[in-house]
Amino acid sequence: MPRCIHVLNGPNLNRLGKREPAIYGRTTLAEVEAMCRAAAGEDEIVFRQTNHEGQLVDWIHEAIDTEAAGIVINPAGLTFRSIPVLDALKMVAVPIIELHISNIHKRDAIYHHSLVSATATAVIAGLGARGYPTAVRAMRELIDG
Ligand code: DHK
Repeated sequence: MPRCIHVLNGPNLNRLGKREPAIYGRTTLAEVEAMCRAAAGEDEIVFRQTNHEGQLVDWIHEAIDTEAAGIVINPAGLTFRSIPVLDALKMVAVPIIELHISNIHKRDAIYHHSLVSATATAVIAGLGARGYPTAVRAMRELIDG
């Protein structure tokens, strides 16, 4: 039975490829999506990006309500200040992998404390765009138990 992994992305990630390439690289979000789908094998991927906090919350609820097998989430800037995103993730009963393209701990102090890490099964930061397929592969192993 194929499982469905939701890959959710927060603000400004739609600009990947041309957004601060020295930090985020030149891989586009569409390319990242393709990498995730390739890594998923027979499992299904829901891949989404929004610049709006409430939409991200709604998508987390949808993942819960549709019995997603796992959530890979890059909340982007919402990582550090969004109580609504944190509260939504607290309702998730399946594995969560928090993902950051950059190593947030090597960056400015404003990026050092993630609110959502308290809900994450695992955190990946600093692998660049390849962190996404890595997270999908790791999620598949987590789901396999
Ligand atoms: C992406 C963002 O948009 C930033 O706000 C975070 C994260 C880092 C990333 O590395 O993917 O600070």
